[in-house]
Amino acid sequence: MKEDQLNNLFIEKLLKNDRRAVARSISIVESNNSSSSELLKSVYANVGKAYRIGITGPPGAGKSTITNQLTKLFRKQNKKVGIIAVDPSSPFTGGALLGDRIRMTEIGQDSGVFIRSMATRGSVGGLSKKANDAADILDVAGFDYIILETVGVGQSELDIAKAADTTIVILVPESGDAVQAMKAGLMEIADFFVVNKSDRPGAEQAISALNTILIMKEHNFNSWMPNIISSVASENMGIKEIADEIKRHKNFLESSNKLLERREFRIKARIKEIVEDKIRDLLWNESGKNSLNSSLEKVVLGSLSPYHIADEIIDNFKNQL
Ligand SMILES: Nc1nc2c(ncn2[C@@H]2O[C@H](COP(=O)(O)OP(=O)(O)OP(=O)(O)O)[C@@H](O)[C@H]2O)c(=O)[nH]1
Ligand SMILES: [Mg+2]
Repeated sequence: MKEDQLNNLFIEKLLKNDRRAVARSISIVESNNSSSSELLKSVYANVGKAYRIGITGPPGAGKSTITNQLTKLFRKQNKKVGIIAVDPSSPFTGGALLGDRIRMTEIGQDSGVFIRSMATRGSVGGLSKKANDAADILDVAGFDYIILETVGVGQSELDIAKAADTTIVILVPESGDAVQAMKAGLMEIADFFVVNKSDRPGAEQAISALNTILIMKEHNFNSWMPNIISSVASENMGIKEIADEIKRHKNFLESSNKLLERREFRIKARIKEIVEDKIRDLLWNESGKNSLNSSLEKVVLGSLSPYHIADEIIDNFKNQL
């Protein structure tokens, strides 16, 4: 079957929320090759109905527990939920978040829930590209909410924010998370904070420290002031408040026309990422690699600098276009 016929078949099945088609389509987009761009192009007309929620925070903060509880709450409202758990620290797909999968078996049995783990370390295309691509598939398949969970290490929180309509940063009372959050740029991406594990000592201090930082920060943030919610996710406490805050933020974005603005901003970043990805692939094709390898000796011996070789490679690349 030709690729476009195959894609049409996928779209039909995706639109019917066929789970196998969803799983297969995500595998295709994960492979990040020409079939994946063709599939994503052909489904795009049906993208845009789902609401995308990013959940990030330090390891073990309770992101999966919150995702799990939120999902149960959304299911009670008869909403379909797609979950993508992105592990930026692992190069292995599938088994990467087995722990989470097991913990989520309860919701994993539900036909209105789809859970997928993705690993991104060392993969072609960044975290936000992968998350965006997979979220597009879930979106087409009719999931009302798409939850993107990622552990905050390095750049990953900022990346997940590039794929979400509402970004939630989960912190815990201990370990001076508030200050860390400020340093890591989380203040810029959080639409609201959750201090989870509020059953532990120090929760109130953590909230007030975070509050102080938030107040001190200048917010030219389109008049949206991030709230702080405390939760004990393992006891299902604070989950309704989290869901309400998501709704409040969604309403804010929609009523102020900011949702479109935010999506435009994200799409711009996404297009840049796709272009850079494709250019990188073209650049390091056989001839790019050859000209790099054949010049190394001259650089090592000192007759040419790395900058000479870089210019040469770029010139060659331009000539090929
Ligand atoms: N005391 C307490 N424990 C909690 C709470 N929420 C979650 N936990 C526990 O904390 C541990 C980590 O929870 P997860 O939900 O897996 O945390 P996570 O942020 O998804 O972890 P990673 O994905 O590994 O970064 C689990 O043993 C949970 O049962 C809470 O509110 N209070
Ligand atoms: Mg987790």
